[in-house]
Amino acid sequence: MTQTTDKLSKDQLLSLYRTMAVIRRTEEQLARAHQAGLIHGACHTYVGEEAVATGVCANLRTDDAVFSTHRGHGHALAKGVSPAALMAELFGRATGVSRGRGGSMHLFAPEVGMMGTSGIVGPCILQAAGAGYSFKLLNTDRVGVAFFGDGASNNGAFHEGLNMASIWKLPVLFICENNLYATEISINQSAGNPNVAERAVAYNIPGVQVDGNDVLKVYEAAREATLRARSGAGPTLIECRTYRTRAHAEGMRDAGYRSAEEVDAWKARDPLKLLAAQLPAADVAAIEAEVKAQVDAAYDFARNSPYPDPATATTHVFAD
Ligand SMILES: Cc1ncc(C[n+]2csc(CCOP(=O)(O)OP(=O)(O)O)c2C)c(N)n1
Ligand SMILES: [Mg+2]
Repeated sequence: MTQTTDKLSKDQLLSLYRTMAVIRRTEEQLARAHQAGLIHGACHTYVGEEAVATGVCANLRTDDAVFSTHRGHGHALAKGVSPAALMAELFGRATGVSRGRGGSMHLFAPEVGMMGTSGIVGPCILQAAGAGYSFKLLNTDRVGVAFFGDGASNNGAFHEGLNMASIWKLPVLFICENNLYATEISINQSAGNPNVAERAVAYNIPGVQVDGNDVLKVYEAAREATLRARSGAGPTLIECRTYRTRAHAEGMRDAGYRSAEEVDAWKARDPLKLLAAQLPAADVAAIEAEVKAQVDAAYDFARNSPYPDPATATTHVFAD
């Protein structure tokens, strides 16, 4: 066991594995459901990147606020949304987390601090800075968290959000999920410096690059950043090097821009397998069985849930 592992109890390690398994098995079920025509609209899965949301959210409280992306199912699940409410939402059912009106890229669950997935690349960085600003004004120790991709790090929102958070020492975690591609464009083609963490120097804040497939490394970096934010010392940029092992979105091609060898090399470093290697096999098998039952039940629940009543189309549009 590594030094980092020693700091966590066996129960904590199993809990990290369980969260990653919930994300993986839910995403696999969603991919099958997409192929079966149950999901309307785009569906970007988080397969291969589970360690990032899991390692970060394990440090968060319910009253901390997460702002997410188009690839946000993992963030929602790690922050406390149930697989049943997530699946029902993607199937457009009234029992979904956004009552069937949002779908994959409008998942909102403020009751667990999940402040939304979004189809617009970049603004979550500014929203997290804004949440951090309000948490500071309110004199709380809550933190705002932005998950965003390498593609988003080349958007103007990145500069504005990090600069603002730096000058006002806002309690924010900027989590860059550098999966090396923005759709089909390599970070080496789109960034003058592909090491996103190094950009922190420009804002005079800490920037760290971690192995985003090692949940313990992510957990440790996020722990330090969260303690720093809660203590009033300001934001941190964490670049998690990871990889999506499915296509950019379900139904899209996954060839012509990356090699099969590259995909296989990352699959060999699967985040679930890396953690499982440090755990008793029987415990891992028990968690997998438990998660399979949970995801199967979620799928049945979602499929059997009603669509929203058309008569309620204008409900939830305005605040009461
Ligand atoms: C402002 C904006 N520009 C462009 C797009 C089109 N778009 C959707 S996903 C995507 C790639 C995003 O890449 P990255 O941020 O690395 O996230 P990943 O898909 O790799 O998780 C782009 C350009 C968009 N949705 N919003
Ligand atoms: Mg990317």
